[in-house]
Parts: sequence; C-alpha cells; structure tokens
Amino acid sequence: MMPISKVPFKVTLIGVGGGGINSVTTIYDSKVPVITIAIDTDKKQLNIANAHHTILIGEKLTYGGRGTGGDMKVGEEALRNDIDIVMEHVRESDFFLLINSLGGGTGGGAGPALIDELRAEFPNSIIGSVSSIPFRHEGRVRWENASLALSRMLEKSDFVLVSLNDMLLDKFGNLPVRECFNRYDYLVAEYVKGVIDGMIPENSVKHVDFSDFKIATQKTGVSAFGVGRHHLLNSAVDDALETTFLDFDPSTVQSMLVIFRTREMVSMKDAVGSLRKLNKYGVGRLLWGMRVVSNSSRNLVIITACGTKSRTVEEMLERGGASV
Ligand SMILES: Nc1nc2c(ncn2[C@@H]2O[C@H](COP(=O)(O)OP(=O)(O)OP(=O)(O)O)[C@@H](O)[C@H]2O)c(=O)[nH]1
Ligand SMILES: [Mg+2]
Repeated sequence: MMPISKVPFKVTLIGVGGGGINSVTTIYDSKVPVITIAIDTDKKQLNIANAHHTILIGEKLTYGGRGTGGDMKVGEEALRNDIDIVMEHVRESDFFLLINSLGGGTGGGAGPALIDELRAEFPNSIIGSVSSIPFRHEGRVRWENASLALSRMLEKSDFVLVSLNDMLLDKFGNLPVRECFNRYDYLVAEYVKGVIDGMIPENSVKHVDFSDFKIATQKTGVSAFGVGRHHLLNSAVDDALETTFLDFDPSTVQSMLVIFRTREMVSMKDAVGSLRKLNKYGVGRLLWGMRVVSNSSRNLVIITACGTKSRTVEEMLERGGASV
C-alpha cells in the first residue's frame, strides 16, 4: 500500500466516542494511508483503540475518564475544554473525515462540537463524517439525542454519510454482536481506502481529481455510501447499491462519486453500462475513477451519494430532537 507521504492530498480521519474509535482502529489496522486520531471521554475504551494519536478529553468532568454516561452536554464541554490538546494533534488537511455514533454523549456531543472547531480553524477544507444512528429499540431518549446530534452534525460539515444501525441488521443481523459491528467497520475501512485510491493518479486507468471531489461533496448534507463486491462487474454495481446503510431516495442524489476496482481491463462499453445503471434516476454530477488490480478475486465498486433525501433522516430532523 502507498505510504501516507505519497498521497497527493492530506486526509485526517478522526474517531469520536466508542463507535467512532472502533471504526478508526479497524482503519488504522488496515493500513489505510491516512492520519488517524481517536478521541474519547472513556479511558478504558481509548486504551484498546489503535490510531496514530489517541486523546482523552474531559478527564475532570468524567471522574478521571469514565465516559459521559450518555450526556451530550458533557461530551460537548469535554471537547471545548480540551480543544487545545486536540488541536495539537490536528494538522491542516485537505479532507477531514470524522467517524462517530450518535445517541451517546461523546460521539453525539463532542462530535458536532469538533466539526464546529475544525470549520473555524480550516475554512477551506472538506469536512465530512460517517455517522451511525442507534437502533430504534435503544429507547426514545437515545433516538432523540441522535436526532439532535445529527442536525448539529449537518450544520457545519460538507456532508454526513448516515448509517442506520437498523440496516446493519438486514445485512449482518445473524452474526454475533461484535462481529456485526466489525463487518461494518471493515466496510467503512474499505470505503475510505477505496475513495483515497480512486483519487491517486498512479495505478489508475482513470482517477478523480481531488478538486472535482471537493466540488461534488461541498455543502451537500445528507449522504450515503455503499461498497459492492462481486466477480461480475454488473453484480458488484448492484451489490454497492444494495449495501448502503441509508433508506435514501436515489432520484434525489445531487452528486455521485463512483470508484471501480476491477480484476481486469474493462471495456468502455461495460464501464459506461455500469454508470448508466448508477445514473438510472439522473444525478447532477457523476464522477468516476477506475483502477485495475489483476490479482484481486472480485471487482469492487464504491459509491458515495451526496446530497440526498432519506425517509428516516427527514423524520429525525422534523422532530428536531429533544435532549436529556
Ligand atoms: N456502528 C456502530 N455503532 C455502535 C458501535 N458501538 C456502539 N454503537 C452504537 O452507537 C451508539 C452510541 O454508543 P457509543 O458510540 O458507545 O457512545 P459514545 O459516543 O462513546 O458516548 P458515551 O459512551 O455515552 O459517552 C449506541 O447506541 C449504539 O447503537 C460500533 O462499534 N459501531
Ligand atoms: Mg462511550
């Protein structure tokens, strides 16, 4: 894999709270060429996380690093109080990607506060997030807190890739609990790696310019990602469309980024055939990149659908979220 220094743009990935730092650990362990940072109020969780930098926040507010107990106000205060420590580890980047789970106090409270701080410090960077929404059966308070946190995440980020945990059930529901989350984390790692690979000109038969990526993702709001795999390209495209974690309406997508990693050279006709399928409902902008990796067993198709509508998200935002 390409070392971080060879990537022609700078990406920093930041996990906030329990769910977020689990994903970051998987990404770090998969050697994706990005700087990784794990931030939590929970010392025990941080001790088992892997990242280039791990940062405990709010130690004084949480009795020495014991988490927020689900209180988003504590999460936000923890981040604001310790922002100098956090910023010591955050270098200017072209692209910041935050990963958090909403519903708890740290991901939901410190996450949006960090977006706010990053936006103030780096006004020209692309700032996005991968944010998961709790299961509906985790109670009303958690759901409403997640709704409030989501509306805050959307305020200052360019895009939020929303993942509904309830949709994890459809895909991986029969697996043991940790394994189910691990599969999700692994897909997030593949997604991040694929998007970065797709923007590196070396080894690509066609790459996406970072500046195009910037225009396509800027201020798009609610978004979804999908990762599809199959030994037939056409079926990998179907799999990517099916393996998203958001109930979004494909006819509302503003821009779509598609990265193909194919097993062999693909004819232009087949490539455009895949694009036709993805563009079935007509998207505003469609960017695509392609790499050929001949020793891979399956084709990989990675999609990012930016600026779209989802029934669940609309419902969450309508309520505006209450809080505890
Ligand atoms: N996708 C995913 N979701 C998770 C994971 N762990 C927990 N969750 C979900 O995320 C929600 C928030 O949990 P955490 O991320 O542990 O909460 P936190 O951000 O650490 O906040 P506090 O512990 O309350 O300070 C839970 O209700 C779960 O639905 C994970 O590893 N992956
Ligand atoms: Mg926690």
